[in-house]
Amino acid sequence: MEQEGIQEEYVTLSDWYEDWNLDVARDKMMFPGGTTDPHMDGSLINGYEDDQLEIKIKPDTKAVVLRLVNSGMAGTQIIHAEGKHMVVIETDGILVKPYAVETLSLAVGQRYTVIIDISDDPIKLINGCNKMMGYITKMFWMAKSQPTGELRFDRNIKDLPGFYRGELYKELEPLPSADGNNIKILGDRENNEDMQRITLDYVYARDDDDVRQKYGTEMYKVNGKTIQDYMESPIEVESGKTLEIVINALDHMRHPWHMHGHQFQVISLGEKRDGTLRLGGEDEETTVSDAEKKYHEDLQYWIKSGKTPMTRDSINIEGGSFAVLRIEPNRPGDWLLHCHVEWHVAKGLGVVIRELPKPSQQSQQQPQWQQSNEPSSQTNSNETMTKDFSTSKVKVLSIYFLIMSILDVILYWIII
Ligand SMILES: [Cu+2]
Repeated sequence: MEQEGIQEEYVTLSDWYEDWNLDVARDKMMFPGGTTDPHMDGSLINGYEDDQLEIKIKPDTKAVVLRLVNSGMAGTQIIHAEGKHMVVIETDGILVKPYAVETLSLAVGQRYTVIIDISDDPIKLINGCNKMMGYITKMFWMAKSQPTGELRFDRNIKDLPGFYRGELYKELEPLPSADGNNIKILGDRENNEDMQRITLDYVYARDDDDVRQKYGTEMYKVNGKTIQDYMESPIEVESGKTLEIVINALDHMRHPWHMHGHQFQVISLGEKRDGTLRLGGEDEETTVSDAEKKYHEDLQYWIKSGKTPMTRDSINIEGGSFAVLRIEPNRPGDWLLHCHVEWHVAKGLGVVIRELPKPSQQSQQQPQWQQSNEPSSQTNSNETMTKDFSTSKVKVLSIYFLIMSILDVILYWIII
């Protein structure tokens, strides 16, 4: 971003472990009684473990555009610029109406762009990386000249002004479309018959002997299956029909859910007290649950206000609670929807959603995976699609592993 008085900076925030990921998984997790959340050894800012980092700001800079990424394995990241507001203008690649916050919380995988006025110098930034108990706290400067103040923060991260670990799903509103109108809520009203819905309940299966036998450890299950199971038998949905995804956290932990290939609208999001959400006669109870009440209120809010729900690809979902997301399935193929804590994916937490091509697409054109493998074939039976898809999946995975192996070798030689 080359503009007078504006300086663009990238800040990656992550948790850190002394051992390699696979060793951590093997030594701490993947055996009977193994943990779901291995101990963090530290946190990194732009790949560095040291506190007291400094981002140099050019003298004529008026504002810094900060690209924030939680690139970590597990920890939610908190960021605060002391005495300043951060103006959020982007969430996971979606431009939003500017919204000022004092403290920002980033789930694993989330990206934000914020603008910080830099008329004061230097600016002290405070970062907290959430671990099981408390936060790993770090500070860094953004400074035009040599900073002279003391880089100290003796309070608790939770005491930062504006500290909020939930999602600002009503505040961070995407910019209107090119014609100036707000983008409507997908699927619009409730019980829209053009809409399809899946409900995903996830829980950590502690006492499941079959799982322990199959995987050698306890696993997370979504509707009774692990992500490894879903690789074999994905959840099938139709293309071209709004998909409402209800995610219910039956465990007590906060998990950052991430969807591949799509940005979802966040229609409703529960907090701990709200419990899980049952819709459309799923529950025999006659009383309306707190979750259901919240969902209906949120739906009415979007319809009446005409506002656009926060749109992104990653959100934190609080334990013992729920989220309702909507997407427009318009990219036939297999897409992962999973917890972005890498330890939890290894432990099975996620699903594969298969977007089937529209019937008209099936007869007129072949899906992408078929085109790439059999350009002249006109067959489109499900069996052929599955076979061809598997072939291309194997190719993609082989190339991926080849690249990762080469990278590992390079990294190994650099480090040794
Ligand atoms: Cu998780």
